[in-house]
Amino acid sequence: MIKKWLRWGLLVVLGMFLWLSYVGGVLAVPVGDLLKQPVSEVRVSLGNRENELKFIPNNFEFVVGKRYKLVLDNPSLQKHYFTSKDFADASWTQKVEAGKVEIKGNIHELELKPGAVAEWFFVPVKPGSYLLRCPIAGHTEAGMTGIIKVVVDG
Ligand SMILES: [Cu+2]
Repeated sequence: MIKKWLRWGLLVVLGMFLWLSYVGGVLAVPVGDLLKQPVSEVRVSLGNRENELKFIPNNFEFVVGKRYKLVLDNPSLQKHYFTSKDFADASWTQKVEAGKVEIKGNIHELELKPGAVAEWFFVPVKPGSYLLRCPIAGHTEAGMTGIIKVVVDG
């Protein structure tokens, strides 16, 4: 039993090491240096007090290799998602902070209940143009969408 856990533990550590070296390789920057980078804060609201179905703003541009803190808040009276799976896959997530909880590791989407705030710390890895949307029934159709661009600096 203990042996099994040990083996899994080793696999997880090895996996994390490989992932970090992969990210470091793509960025040509050691991850340790990434964490020392100053963090740029960007804000986004999921809906508003008038309960309009939109992201504010709905257009983002991030630079590969820079570290960001995306502060998400939901000032509306209904829950919303911040879903951009391809963007999440094209980024290295350091952590998500919400209330007194800090979650490490990769994520695919965030759900914010009315009044919620969350902070997503990430480093974009792959340039591209990614679709953002709220997949709750009717919300994407009503225009709760956006574009996240990831560009290479210079
Ligand atoms: Cu929504």
